[in-house]
Amino acid sequence: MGQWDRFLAPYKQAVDELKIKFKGMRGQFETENTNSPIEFVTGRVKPLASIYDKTLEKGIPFEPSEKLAHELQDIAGIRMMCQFVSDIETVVGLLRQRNDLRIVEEKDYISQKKQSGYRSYHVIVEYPVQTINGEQQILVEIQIRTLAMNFWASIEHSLNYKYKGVFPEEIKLRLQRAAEAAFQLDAEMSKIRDEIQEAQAYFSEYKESAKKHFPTDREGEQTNK
Ligand code: 0O2
Ligand code: 0O2
Repeated sequence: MGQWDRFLAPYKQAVDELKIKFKGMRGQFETENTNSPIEFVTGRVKPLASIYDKTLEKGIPFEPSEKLAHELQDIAGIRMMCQFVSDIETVVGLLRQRNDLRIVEEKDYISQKKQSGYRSYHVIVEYPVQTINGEQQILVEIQIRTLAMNFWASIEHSLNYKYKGVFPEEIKLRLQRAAEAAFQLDAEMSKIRDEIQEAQAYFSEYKESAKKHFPTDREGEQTNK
């Protein structure tokens, strides 16, 4: 086994374990018949080529080391996609109360979007991986975002690759506008959800009071069925 394989093995283990745990959270909501704040979960270990690019950017040696493990916080990466912006807060709350990981840092790129237009909530955690040589603390970057934020980020990321990180000004501007449009879409979907919930609450209240005021009529209706 090469030295990189040995170095990256606990990162792979952390990603695999956390993916199972977070997908499990989604399952638990389903079992309780509650809407899950998590739509789906993905994960990856940063490819060596991307690790290499990051070391060049940061001016650190490209070799498996403590320094690399400390400086590159996203060698292990998990992404959790949510339907609504408010679900992101719920998911972060769920992370804060877990005792199998320790939150090291939170980066709110939702209220403080990036220059590019990028929005997402990042939580850097320390996660203990059990290995045959004992426990090893692994840094994991968890990105939590809505489906619309993910849609924008995925496409921008692949376009960025094509332009090698340097977008022409006009394209930059259009991408920023597209990010705003995605955020507006999130806001509109939340509003629609709220209005539907309000209407549902109104009708159940109405049904309850109708039952109270016209009990015999309702019973009659049922027996006629
Ligand atoms: P299911 O039953 O399809 O939901 P894996 O190792 O295969 O478990 P990995 O490597 O993270 O997971 O795979 P990937 O391709 O990154 O996708 C992870 C999960 O997210 C897969 O579901 C995909 O179906 C799901 N996924 C990816 N994109 C979307 C999307 O746009 N919308 C929705 N709803 N789901 C998506 P699972 O976990 O295999 O199970
Ligand atoms: P990948 O694996 O290709 O996604 P760092 O750059 O990590 O030293 P920084 O700047 O504090 O330090 O990191 P940040 O911005 O908190 O997190 C970096 C990750 O966030 C990126 O990883 C992307 O996944 C995502 N990201 C940040 N800004 C943008 C953006 O403008 N567009 C898109 N599409 N994603 C963004 P990498 O390094 O790109 O790796």
